[in-house]
Amino acid sequence: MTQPTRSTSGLAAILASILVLTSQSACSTRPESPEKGVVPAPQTPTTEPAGFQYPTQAYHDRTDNIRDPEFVSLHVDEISSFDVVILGLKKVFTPEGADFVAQLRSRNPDIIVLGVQQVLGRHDAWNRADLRPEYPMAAEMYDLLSPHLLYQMSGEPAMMWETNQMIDPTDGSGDLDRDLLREYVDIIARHAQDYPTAIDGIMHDYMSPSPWLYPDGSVEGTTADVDLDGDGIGSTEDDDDRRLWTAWQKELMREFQDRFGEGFINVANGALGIRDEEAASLMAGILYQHFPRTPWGYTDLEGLEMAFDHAQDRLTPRRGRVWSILDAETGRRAGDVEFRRVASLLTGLPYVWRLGQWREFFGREDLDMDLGAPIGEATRERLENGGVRYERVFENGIAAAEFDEAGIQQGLTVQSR
Ligand SMILES: [Ca+2]
Ligand SMILES: [Ca+2]
Repeated sequence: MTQPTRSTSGLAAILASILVLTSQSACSTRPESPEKGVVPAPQTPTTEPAGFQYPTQAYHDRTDNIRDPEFVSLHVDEISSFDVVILGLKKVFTPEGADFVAQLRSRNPDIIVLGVQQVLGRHDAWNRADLRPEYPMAAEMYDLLSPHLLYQMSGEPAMMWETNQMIDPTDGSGDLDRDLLREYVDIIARHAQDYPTAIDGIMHDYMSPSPWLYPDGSVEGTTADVDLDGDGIGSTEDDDDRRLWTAWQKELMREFQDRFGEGFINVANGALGIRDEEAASLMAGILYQHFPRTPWGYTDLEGLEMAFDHAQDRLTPRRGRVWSILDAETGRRAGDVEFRRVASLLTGLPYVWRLGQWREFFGREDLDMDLGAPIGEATRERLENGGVRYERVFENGIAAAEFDEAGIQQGLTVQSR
């Protein structure tokens, strides 16, 4: 495992060479900067939640529904029956959002709550006059990040999305900006102190192996790229730039783990955890958006095998298990819900039936299915026609998925035995 770029300048480097602490969760020792952890965070429980029902479901709703009294009174009971709940971080760090989570936990002490935070950009909306008082954490984040925005080599803003400008994670001299990193986590730690049971972990949104300009960032007559280490070579040609970009994401996960404790659940979407083994080892789970194909167009089989691979090998379990999630797609294709459901049975990972939308409630998928506990892991069998069959046996039944040679699903089976 290679260590990401870190500052070698001044007092910090001298102290870092002396203060080598052994991390219990990482597979190597690494230096700790003495100024870290200015704001202590509430310690996340380490206990394993009670066993999941199979298939297991996650509730994913980043809207303001959870702060709407009518929505909450109507649906809090059903939402509390999920194993995992994914909500906007800035929303759970409000009195109403934290109260919603408290209501979930009073009904289901084993529920896991992940707060979504976009960790590589600064959203315009965080500064909207009407929203600043509503979401104080987002307003503080806007103010912190505004002097640290990223620009293309042409001078144009480096946009991650239409209203989301990328941040520059460097200190301007080719190193990661560790003060910025610490202050970033300080803000979240401070709000977590105010609402100490609001989250069990963070879903790091927009994680990526390299800066990703939206839509392609080009302005007529310019090259759409960014140069993080300032050597005049853009990130598409420069490993150093990409290393700085991913170092920010990896160090954020390390910092959250250090502050919130070994039970803290770092989950991330995007390609970083899929393609970068070191990043995956810092995660407890990957949110597979648009499962199984993801935005990169995997086949059904590739998507499923990726979920297996990461569940078994690369991630670091927290609280007794990995926390990858088979998330819903935005453009729905016939059969996708059924595929996620069977994939959940095969992998043991929670799936999202439908994404929450403002004032529209998609609760637990109502299933007439009682397979009981799994008996062992899924098996993989090569079929005579060149395809593949996955099967998993449960106390009361069998779940199976078959794929053709091209990796396209050919049949899903859930039957009693
Ligand atoms: Ca460069
Ligand atoms: Ca370089």
